[in-house]
Amino acid sequence: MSEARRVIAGLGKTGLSYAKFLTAQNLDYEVLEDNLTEERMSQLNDIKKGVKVTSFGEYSALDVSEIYLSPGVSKQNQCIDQAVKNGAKILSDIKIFFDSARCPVVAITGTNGKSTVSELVSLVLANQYEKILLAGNIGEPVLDHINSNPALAVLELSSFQLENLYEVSPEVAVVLNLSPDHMDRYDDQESYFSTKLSIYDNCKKAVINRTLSKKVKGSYQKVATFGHGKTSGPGNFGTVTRNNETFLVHGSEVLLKESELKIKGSHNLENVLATIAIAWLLDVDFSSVLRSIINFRGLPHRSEVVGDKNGVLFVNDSKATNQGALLASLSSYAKNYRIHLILGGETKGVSFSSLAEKIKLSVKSVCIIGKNPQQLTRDLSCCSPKSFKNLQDAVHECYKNSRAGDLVLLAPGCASTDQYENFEERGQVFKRAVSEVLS
Ligand code: UMA
Ligand code: ADP
Repeated sequence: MSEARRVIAGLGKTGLSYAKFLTAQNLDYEVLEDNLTEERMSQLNDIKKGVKVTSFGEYSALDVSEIYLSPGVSKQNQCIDQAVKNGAKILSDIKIFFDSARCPVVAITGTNGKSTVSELVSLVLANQYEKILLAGNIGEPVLDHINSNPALAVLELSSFQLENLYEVSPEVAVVLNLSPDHMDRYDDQESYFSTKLSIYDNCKKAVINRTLSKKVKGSYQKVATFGHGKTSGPGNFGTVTRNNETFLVHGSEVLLKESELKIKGSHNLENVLATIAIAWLLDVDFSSVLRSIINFRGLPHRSEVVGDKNGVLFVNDSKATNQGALLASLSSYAKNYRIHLILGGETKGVSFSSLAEKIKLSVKSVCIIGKNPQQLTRDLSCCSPKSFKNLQDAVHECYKNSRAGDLVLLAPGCASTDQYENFEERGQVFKRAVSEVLS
């Protein structure tokens, strides 16, 4: 039998993890990458010397038999598409992980809240499992942990990762929520949503957001639901409000007061309810779960309070990379603050016009950053936005126009990759600009 000719498509974090995985098995491979940096090349050299790296456009893919695909590379990529038509097989790191995992897997997706819930789930279950692996879209390629032998794996999965995942059986699966995103990758909203919903295919237990229950059609060993509002019966997690105080409930049993939580906003209430629902399906002790939830302060770059000066608060929500997240962020603060909103970046093919009136009602001013100022200025014309070359200038301008009770909010509603390496770098730049203002 002739040897498989393998290519790793994309040399980001996932590509490097494929390289380690294949090298460990003494298997040969080539790499496809259009934006090869010295740093990436030297990381690859550290794994294996002499690997051939070619750009996608230059590559003659005719006799490739295995493509180790990175999530950021679309199957529609001409080179990949042609290779598949010629008989190549697509492999995915997540599928390889599932096929070799000997522990239960909690699979978490949704347009927003994935990292927050994945982190929370792994924290609240820490006392119940000897070793928990937290990996996937959260920034930790699963193959880097293929031999770690955890007692439980919590995987954050993006729609890109779900595109190539089939015939796997998560112990628990959840789609936290669905709103438009990644329209530069999908033909329409429905195909993005159905890719997300495929996480439920063959899962043993399902956590279902009650607003999505009509879209989830399978039958499962056990189901839990979550969402705002009253519920009844075991496995249904919701909220009740009495005398201006909101309580998180399981059926009719009160679990927590909203005011006990350190993470704020109605979206985070949903994240907490989803986390508790997952814990319930895994039959774990609730008291330690609730204690850990109360202590959770949230992840950096998600509604992160960076500082305040003269009564003006600065919040870094750089991870708000789509419109659903932007709206969640605005609604967390609009009641109590006059908001100076900084938004913009890679719009991923989505128009902002349907959001314009909502934004106008929530903010005092809008500053636009990033590569699409014309589109955003047009879409948000009713908010009279000003556009800025860089984030630092926008922060200074917002502070100049602020008074006590105002909030300067970075919630871009767009990806960061037009100007920054990732959302973390964008958040750091914001924090540096704020510290200039504060000093
Ligand atoms: N590339 C080309 N040509 C192309 C397309 C891509 O050369 O036509 C190259 C890029 O230059 C890049 C590589 O292919 O070097 C693709 O890498 P990648 O984008 O798949 O990035 P990784 O570093 O492997 O990170 C991926 C996820 N990135 C994406 O899905 C875009 C990371 O999620 C994830 O943390 C990581 O795997 C580990 O699992 C990031 C993300 O932005 C955080 N995810 C999106 C989101 O959350 O909205 C889905
Ligand atoms: P993801 O990993 O899906 O991007 P994160 O937990 O990192 O999600 O949160 C990203 C942003 O999405 C946050 O900064 C917040 O603005 C918003 N967000 C978080 N949870 C939710 C939710 N349940 N519903 C809507 N928006 C949310």
